[in-house]
Amino acid sequence: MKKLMFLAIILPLLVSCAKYEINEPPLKKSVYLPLAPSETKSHSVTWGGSPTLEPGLNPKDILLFEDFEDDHYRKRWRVHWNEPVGAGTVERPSKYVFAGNRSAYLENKAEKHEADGAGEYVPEIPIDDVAYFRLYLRMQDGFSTGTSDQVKLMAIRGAVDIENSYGGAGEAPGESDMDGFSADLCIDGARNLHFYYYHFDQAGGWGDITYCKTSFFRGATISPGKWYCLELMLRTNVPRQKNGQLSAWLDGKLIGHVAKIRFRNSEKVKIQRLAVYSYFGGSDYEDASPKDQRIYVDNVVISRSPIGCLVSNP
Ligand SMILES: [Ca+2]
Repeated sequence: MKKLMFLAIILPLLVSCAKYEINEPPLKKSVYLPLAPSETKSHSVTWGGSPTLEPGLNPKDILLFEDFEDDHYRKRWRVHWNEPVGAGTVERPSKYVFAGNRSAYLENKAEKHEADGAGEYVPEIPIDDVAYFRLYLRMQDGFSTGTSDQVKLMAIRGAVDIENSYGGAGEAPGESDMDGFSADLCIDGARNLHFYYYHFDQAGGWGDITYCKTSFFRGATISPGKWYCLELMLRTNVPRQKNGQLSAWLDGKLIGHVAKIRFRNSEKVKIQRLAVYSYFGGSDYEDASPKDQRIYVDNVVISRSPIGCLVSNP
């Protein structure tokens, strides 16, 4: 009898625990500004960037969190050749600060393709399976793509070694030569978001383009005048199989998903770099930034699990 009573008490507990563990984390969180003090005090810091973690993030999955609040934030980013993100920072009061007191900016100079402050994060252990990469982004008022039909904003890149993880623009990946990949989230001349990705089965020498959509009929567009929550996910394929995936979310809403991608043939190829940039390019190499202009970024997260947004769109 005692045994039965014990089971009657313990069984529901076991079932509810199991249920809790199986649940997928929701992509969109309902946490509101202002930022609460850190919930990370009881955890040792195992991620790069800011030690004060954004509320709602799961410390065990985070590889990088950066809120640009610290004067010396650049010291805690792991990079290889490149620099941490940010040509400079801007402080409150400013509409160009998303959360906390400070955000960073990338600066496109007139006639240039690359932005000052473009940067990247290099995980200490290359990622074998999946990476989620989120940031808040706001274009400066009057931001213009000029005559360019593609401005690249964020990228996840991989290869066997870090030196070769740049994608290989302009040449189709050979079956035996370079085994690497690159997937970017970009805007076109009308600021429509799209994936631009290099993989083994791409149509030609350049990467493939797949447009993002908020509905069947509507493209996913971003404009100056507000902050956006952008998230890019790359899931590597089983080597040689066509089962890699790309997804993107805009303000917590899924806007694009591409499956059946063969990013790699070798299990040695892993995710090596995660880049934030503002690169003016596209079909005509002459196309560059038409003027000096900025893109502001805040609350950058790299995680092994879905991240979501800090705050709903007001
Ligand atoms: Ca901040």
